Amino acid sequence: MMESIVLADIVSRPYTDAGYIAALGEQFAEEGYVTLENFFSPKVVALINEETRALHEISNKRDFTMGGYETPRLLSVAGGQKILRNTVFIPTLYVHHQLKSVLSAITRTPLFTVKHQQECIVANNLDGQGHTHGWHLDDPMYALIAILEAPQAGRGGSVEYVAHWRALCAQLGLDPVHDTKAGLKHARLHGLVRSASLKSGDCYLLNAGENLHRVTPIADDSSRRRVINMAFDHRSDFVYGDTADILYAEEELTHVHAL
Ligand SMILES: O=C(O)CCC(=O)C(=O)O
Ligand SMILES: [Fe+2]
Repeated sequence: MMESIVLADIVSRPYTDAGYIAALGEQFAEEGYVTLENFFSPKVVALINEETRALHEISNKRDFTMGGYETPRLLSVAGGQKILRNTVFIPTLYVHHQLKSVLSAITRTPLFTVKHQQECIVANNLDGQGHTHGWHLDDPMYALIAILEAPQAGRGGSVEYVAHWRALCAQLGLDPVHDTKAGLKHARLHGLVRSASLKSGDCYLLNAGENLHRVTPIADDSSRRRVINMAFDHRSDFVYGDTADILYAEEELTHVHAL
């Protein structure tokens, strides 16, 4: 039987150090992004690995253009509903007291888990050449992404983001969803597109409601990327858009929305 993690530490050593967390908080406040190397303890990583491998087997392929952003989704997904029905460890981790307290300390705001059946936790797989999760914002404000498998550096699958995207769009008179192309052109021109190469075992925390972000296309068929994304918010309750339902709902719905 699986040993309970309810009373155990789930993060590795440096993440229980107040000084270390304060420095990460500094960086997060500036960038809306921070890499968390070796964030979870090795035992936790092993258990997430096991469950995300099983989720991969039952995930759904997606190949469409997300309306509004008009950016590609070519990946294989399991949404919150599927994860809650088919896994035990990941949902326990999601509601663990230490996860919430460490992330709240970095974001400097009390956080809630997200009460949306698809968007609370999602698992995304990029399974070969051209697979990508195109530019978008998330509805929940904060995303903790754990990388379980990643291509070697230079083989695609890196994270790109534009910090303070909504503020930038407001300044330029652009709509943050519908004017993605024009906003990105400006961002590239001014060196505002940042890139992060992450390796398996790393996590990153993103202000996903404010920073436009994407995962770049995988370069070849022998490279893969497997992640889970756990969503948090400083609002206990809010109204969601429909992009998560479009991407993560089971087959019947996607046919309606796929372009
Ligand atoms: O795979 C990633 O690193 C990002 C995932 C993401 O943006 C999302 O699930 O909304
Ligand atoms: Fe996202």
